[in-house]
Amino acid sequence: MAYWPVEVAPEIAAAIRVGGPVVALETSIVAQGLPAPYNLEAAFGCEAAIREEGALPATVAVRAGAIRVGLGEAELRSLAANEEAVKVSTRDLGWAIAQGFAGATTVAATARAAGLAGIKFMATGGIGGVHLGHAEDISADLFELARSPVAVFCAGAKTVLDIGLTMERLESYEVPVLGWRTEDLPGFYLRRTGHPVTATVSGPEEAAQVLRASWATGLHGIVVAVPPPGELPDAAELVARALAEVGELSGPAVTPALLAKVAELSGGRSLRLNVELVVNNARAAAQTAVAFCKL
Ligand code: PSU
Ligand code: MN
Repeated sequence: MAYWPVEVAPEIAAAIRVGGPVVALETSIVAQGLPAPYNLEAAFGCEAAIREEGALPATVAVRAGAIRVGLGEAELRSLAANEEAVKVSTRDLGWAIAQGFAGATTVAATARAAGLAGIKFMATGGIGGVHLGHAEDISADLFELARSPVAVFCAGAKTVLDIGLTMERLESYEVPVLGWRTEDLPGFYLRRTGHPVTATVSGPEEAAQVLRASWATGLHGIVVAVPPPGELPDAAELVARALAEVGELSGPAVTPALLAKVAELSGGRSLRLNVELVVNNARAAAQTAVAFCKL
C-alpha cells in the first residue's frame, strides 16, 4: 500500500466521506499554550461545544508515526501530560512522524492535516503572525493559510503580535479576514484592535456563503475572527511587560513564553479568558460547518 501517514478516526472519516460537518482542533495550545488544568478544559470544552452544535470535533496531533486526525480522550490526556511533547509546525511534521515523536500541532500543522484529510473548518485561540518588534519572525500559520483550503476560526491574532503587519501579510497571501458580527478585528485579549476586517459576516449562514464563494474563486485559507467573550482591559500594559521580560528569545519558544508571561502577570486572568474564547471560536466554527453542509 502507498505510504500515507495520516490516520483519520473512523467516525470522522465516515463524516468526511458524506460531506458532513467536521471541525479540526489544534493541540499546541494543549501542550505548550496553556498549563494544566486549563489545557484540557479548553480541549474538552471545544470538543463538547462542537458536538452540541451538531458537528464532529477532530483533534489533531502527531503520534506513533502518523498524523492522527481525531484523538481519543485517553490520547488527548496523554498528550497533555507529556512534558516531552514537541511543538510541531508544518516544517516539523516529517521528522516528528518518521522519528516517532509525540507532537502537538500548531495552527499551521493542523490546517495542513485538515487539508490533507479533507476537513474545511478548524478552530483555535489566536493565529500566529508577525512578532512585535521582530518583523523577521513570521509564524508559519500565515504561510499555511496561503496554501490549505481551510477556514480558521480564531479571536484574531494574539495581542502579543504586530497586528498591522500580520494583516498586511495576510492580504499579500490572499487570505481574507472575515469579522464575525464585527467590523473591527478582535485582538485575542481585546474585543477590538482598531484594524478593519476584510468583510463582516452576520453569522453562520452568511459565513458559509462567503466561504463557499471564496473557495470557488480559488482561495485557500480564510480567517474568521470572532470577538472574545471577555477582555483583559489592561492587555496593552500586560503585553508590553511580557515582551520586555521575554526579550531575546527567538523561534518556536517565543509564543509559549509570551503566553506564560501574560498569564503570570495577569494573575491567571488571561488563562480563563483563553479557555472561554477558544471554546467560543469552536462553537462558531461548528455552527458554520453545519450551515455550510446545508448550502
Ligand atoms: N493561540 C493560543 N494558544 C497557543 C497558540 C495560539 O491561544 O498556544 C499557538 C498556536 O498553535 C499557533 C502557535 O499556531 O501558537 C503560533 O506559534 P508560532 O508563533 O511559533 O508560529
Ligand atoms: Mn512565532
